[in-house]
Amino acid sequence: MRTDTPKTVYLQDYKPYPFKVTAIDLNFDIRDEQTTVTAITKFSRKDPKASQIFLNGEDLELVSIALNGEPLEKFTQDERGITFKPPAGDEEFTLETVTVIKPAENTRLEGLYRSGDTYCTQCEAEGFRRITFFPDRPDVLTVFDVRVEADEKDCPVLLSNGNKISDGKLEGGRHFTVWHDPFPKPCYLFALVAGKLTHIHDTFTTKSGRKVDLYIYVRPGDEGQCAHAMESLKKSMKWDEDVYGLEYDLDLFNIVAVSDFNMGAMENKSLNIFNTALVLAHPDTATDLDFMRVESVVAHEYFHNWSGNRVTCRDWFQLSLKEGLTVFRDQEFSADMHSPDVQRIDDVTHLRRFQFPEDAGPLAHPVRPDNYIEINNFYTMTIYEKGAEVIRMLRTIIGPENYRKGTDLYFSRFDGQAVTCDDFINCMEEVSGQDLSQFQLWYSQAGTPEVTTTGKYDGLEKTFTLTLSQNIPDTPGQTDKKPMHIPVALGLLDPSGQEFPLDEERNTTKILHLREKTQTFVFEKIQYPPIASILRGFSAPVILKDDLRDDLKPEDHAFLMRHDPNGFNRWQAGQTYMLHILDEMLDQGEEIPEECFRAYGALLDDALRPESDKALLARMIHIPDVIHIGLQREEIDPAAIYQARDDLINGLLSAHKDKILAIYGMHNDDDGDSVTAQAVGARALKNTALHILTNKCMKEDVDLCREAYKNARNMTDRIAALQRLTLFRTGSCMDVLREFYERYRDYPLVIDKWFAVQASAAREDTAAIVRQLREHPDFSLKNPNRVRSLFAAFAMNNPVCFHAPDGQGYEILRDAVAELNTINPQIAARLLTPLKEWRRYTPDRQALMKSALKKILEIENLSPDVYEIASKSVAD
Ligand code: 0A1
Ligand code: ZN
Repeated sequence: MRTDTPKTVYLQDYKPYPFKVTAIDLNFDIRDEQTTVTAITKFSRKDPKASQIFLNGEDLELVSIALNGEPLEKFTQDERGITFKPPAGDEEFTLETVTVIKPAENTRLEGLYRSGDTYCTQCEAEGFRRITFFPDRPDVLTVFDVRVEADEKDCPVLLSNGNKISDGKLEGGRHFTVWHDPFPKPCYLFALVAGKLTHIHDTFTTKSGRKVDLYIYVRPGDEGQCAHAMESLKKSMKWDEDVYGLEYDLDLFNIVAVSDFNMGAMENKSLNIFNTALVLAHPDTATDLDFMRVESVVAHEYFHNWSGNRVTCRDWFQLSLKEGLTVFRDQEFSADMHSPDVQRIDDVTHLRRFQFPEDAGPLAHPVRPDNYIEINNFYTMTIYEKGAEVIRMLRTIIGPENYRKGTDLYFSRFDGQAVTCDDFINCMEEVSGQDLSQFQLWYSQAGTPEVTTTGKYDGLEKTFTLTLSQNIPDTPGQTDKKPMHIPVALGLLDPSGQEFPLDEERNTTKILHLREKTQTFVFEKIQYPPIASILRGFSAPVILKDDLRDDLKPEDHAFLMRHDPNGFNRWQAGQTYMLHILDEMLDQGEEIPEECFRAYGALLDDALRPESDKALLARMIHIPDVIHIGLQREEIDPAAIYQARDDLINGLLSAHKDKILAIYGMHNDDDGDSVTAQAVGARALKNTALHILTNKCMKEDVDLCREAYKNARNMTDRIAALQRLTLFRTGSCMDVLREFYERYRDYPLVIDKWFAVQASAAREDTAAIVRQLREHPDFSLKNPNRVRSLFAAFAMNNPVCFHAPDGQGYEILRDAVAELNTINPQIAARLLTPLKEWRRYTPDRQALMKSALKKILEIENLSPDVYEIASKSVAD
């Protein structure tokens, strides 16, 4: 148990760094047992009164330290870093330190570490302090010169940021490269890679004619899985020029893929380092979803070159300045590359599933938090996903032209600077002339606003009056919140499905600006009682309180699901409708209403039309999953939800088996390995049909899935069939699991899927299987992907088993966190995510979850990472 409380950092304590760091010259001497880092850092004074200088440095062995060439005698060192007295006066001074680090022993994967045979770095947020002594904060921007030396045989590839200036051979089989990055950068963007890697190469010519060399470095043997990432990179570079006018600024852009990585990828200047899971993609080993993710993460990291690197954050409280903006940019990129409606559906589903619970839970925090214990815990859904929604709303409010003027101004005014979220908003205010002060509450108030709507039609006056009210729930440390500026996109449909024009220009979607607690909007010349399509395209990250919508009845949702011209809202209406039915089944023991069979049948008819949008229809015929259903329940009982969902699927299946079979058959002979939008959409539809078709787990279902597995010509189909087979109890299904393992044992990313499929299966014995898999020779707590594939898959994707009433699931997670606490505290803290929401579950589960959290707080040497999440989760 911790006896001390780790220190909290507050936004209000921000003070500029009193010195400028004009340049750093780094030398890395990489050897098997240790790496010696020599840093020559040039400082100049900004604050004439500063009497001390502090440099971060953690877990470093200090070999020597010299100031202006003289050994430094007087300095103090503690576990956070060193403090010394700088020379008086304005003269530049130079500090030279020599430190020793041990990358092979670094299991935290922060700073310099080894992934397999490759040395690589991860410095965001505070990893550079594990490499050398330096002011490790984003507002200190420095020009980096880096020399890397290592054994040529072990590490033929030596990379760092910027341009390669020279290289050469040395005695004893050693060699070196020297790098210069002309753009001053914070140290969190520093990167180094040394290892035995192979690469693919391509080029991109920017709009002003600069030819950029593009390289993707991977483990030898993986080069055949890089083409998609390379194409994605070129598309991103072009898109950023076309849509934001932003061009790449160096002659070289490198991506390196490593197997051990805490997150998805990292935007280090010109040397992006990626988790292999987000680079490698081949139809034989990656699903369509993997392909999409690779494309969007490659884009995300590339877009950071401007939103994050050229213009960076003043402090870590401003993290969403770069992350929210960059997520919004990558979402829009993906929408442009594929289908905007489907992209929006997937983004909103993700937001609701992961960010909404965070915003309603014990760790709710604003998009710009004002305190933290461990910054790594604040790479959250709120910073990233809600942050992106905030940018989207801004664009909706000021309009796309002003938004583009605003980003132009932001990137030119703040180029080379470390700035704040306010600076960004001020640019938007300046170009649009709009007062955004109320809008800024989105940055400071946590919690998902709830919006209730009431509509009244006046048949005599031919007016429709819509009243909107907002309520922002209390969150830890925040009560009595002010009304926010919420853009609500609205359309009105007549009974034939035609839209009413809503303004002079006859636009059929109108943005309502909800700014008060309650506000009324009147629409004239509405000839018939309209059906309102509210929050089109999910124009704001809010919860529409549907149960209070006396203007909308379940039949209206069914109507909108067929007729709303807004694709997103068509999908939304279907989901709302099905969630409503599931609620009635759970609370009232209701039967499935006739209207539901009819509406679902109509959807299936749509899906059967050859020209239909398959990707959209796959999402529309999908019955909300257990987690999704749970999100809207007062009290979550996963087992009961599972049962109701099962009944609904079986009911719909019995009524429409022929149609579902026809949908399945229609796409069952598609191109094996094409990843065109058409093929991807068709596969999504086919596999959704397979899922529904085999829901009753009959003998014929097993045969169908075995057939599907056998005939699969790509990983998407193979894994879809395997997921179903894993649920069935027969020995022959287990043979398939074994066959899968043997076939892919040399592909770690596919073996991750093998672990995840088993951990996610809703079977009675899954907890026992997870325990067995923990002991599997291929399992390792040191590899974050593997940890996620077993424990996160179990705890996050398998609500029925994880929340089994005997508490086994919570015990498994608690034991994993205890073990990981010292190996990799960042990953340990993240694994706690599903326990944070304990207050949402049935009383028996609440008690067990809370007790698991309390036991975690008793772990010896508890890391600040885990302490912060566990202690805040149980706080009253
Ligand atoms: N900036 C990266 C995400 C990232 C953050 C922290 C990391 O290690 C602790 C690694 C990556 C991004 O947004 O892509
Ligand atoms: Zn990012």
